[in-house]
Amino acid sequence: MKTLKTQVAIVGAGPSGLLLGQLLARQGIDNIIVERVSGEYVLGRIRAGILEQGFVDLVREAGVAERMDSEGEVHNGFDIAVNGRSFHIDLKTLTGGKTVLCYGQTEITRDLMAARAAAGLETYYEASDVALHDLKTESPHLTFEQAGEAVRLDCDYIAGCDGFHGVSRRSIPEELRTEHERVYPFGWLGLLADTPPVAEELIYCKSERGFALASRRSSTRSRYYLQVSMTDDVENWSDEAFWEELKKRLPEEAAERLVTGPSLEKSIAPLRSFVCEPMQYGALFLVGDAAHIVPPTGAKGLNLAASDVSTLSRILQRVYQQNDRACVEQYSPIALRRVWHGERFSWWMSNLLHSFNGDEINGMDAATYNRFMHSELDYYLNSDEGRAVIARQYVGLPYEALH
Ligand code: RFL
Ligand code: PHB
Repeated sequence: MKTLKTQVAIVGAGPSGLLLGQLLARQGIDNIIVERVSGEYVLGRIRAGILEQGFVDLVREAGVAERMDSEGEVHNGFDIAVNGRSFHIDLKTLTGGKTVLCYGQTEITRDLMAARAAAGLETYYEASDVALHDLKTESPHLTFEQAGEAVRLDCDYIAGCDGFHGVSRRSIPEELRTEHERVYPFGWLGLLADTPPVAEELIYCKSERGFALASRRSSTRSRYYLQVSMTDDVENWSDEAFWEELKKRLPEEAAERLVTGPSLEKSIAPLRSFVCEPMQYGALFLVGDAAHIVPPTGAKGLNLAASDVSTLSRILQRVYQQNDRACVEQYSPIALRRVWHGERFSWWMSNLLHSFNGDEINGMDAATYNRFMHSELDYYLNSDEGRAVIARQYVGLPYEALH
């Protein structure tokens, strides 16, 4: 068996693993990433598009911000349309100057991969049977197989950045973790197209026919989503059917501007709220989707991953620079406090903006629940204070300092 050694072993080369690896390397902390699939496969996943200021600052700190800063679009606000009537959430005014950046997760991932390769940092792609061992001992390690060879990776710490379906979370004994979960009765059907977007800012649309989101990646690339039943299948949706339905859910003036075209990508993502507590066990830290999932309605998934990465990189810096090993205990409580705020906001926005049908929800029939949510949304959208509550959480709550 081939044996490797590093300070921090990172499982997963998604945005969490790559960003953490880059920040650690800049602090002189040695790390190796082990990823189940190929780099091209990782780049084929089309996901988030909205970055909070905290995320942007972290990418700058990692020294990988050049393309993000030149190609990303600053968004000062977005619209929420309710049955065709638009309300503007002016992020900048309502938050005292804060904004978000529209720049795709795929592009951040591409930039981080290139920076990692340029710095000569080690990544083992297409590694199978990754397993975590001896997490509560002085000799934690990973084992995996790559290119037909068995490998053992010895380390001080392991960062589990391997997403919701990864192995890291499951390596914490079941009796020592609590999992909180809400699966929504619908999913989002997403479509990416090289067409000019309908608007310069995002439009979140609540309609009788269900939710829709008009997002974008650039002035020539659109990203749209439709609420569909959780049992729906992407095979049921031709591009024409998608555009047809989107037109019906957008406000009229946006529908008139809609430019359609062939899809570059089309897929259905289920909607889920999920938190695993605690986020640390011995030498293992769970980071990003490995520990928590939010429905995409609040644009928080990737941004919560970034705050975990920020907290963990500051903790590991203190461990190695000040020999303060006790500070690892701070990771889970600090990370979870921010995670629960993001979870609550995403759950709330999802309830406000989607149509529920069929099953009973919160002890009432879906039609009654929809009325309550419609009224709550109406209340928030029609006051500056209400819109400010939405705006402050959308731009992202502050990161907590170490104690
Ligand atoms: P990722 O991106 O899932 O990366 C995890 C990486 O770990 C690898 N892996 C393993 N590696 C080694 N051994 C194993 N056993 C492994 N198992 C898995 C995987 O191959 C992968 O490369 O998690 P990370 O880095 O924490 O990043 C989190 C974000 O990707 C995620 O929060 C967001 O993309 C969530 N999300 C969205 N967030 C938004 O803010 N806005 C969105 O529009 C949005 N759309 C989405 C999304 C998530 C989706 N998923 C998870 C299905 C759309 C989708 C479809
Ligand atoms: C996206 O552009 O993919 C996107 C933007 C905002 C969201 C969700 C997804 O809330």
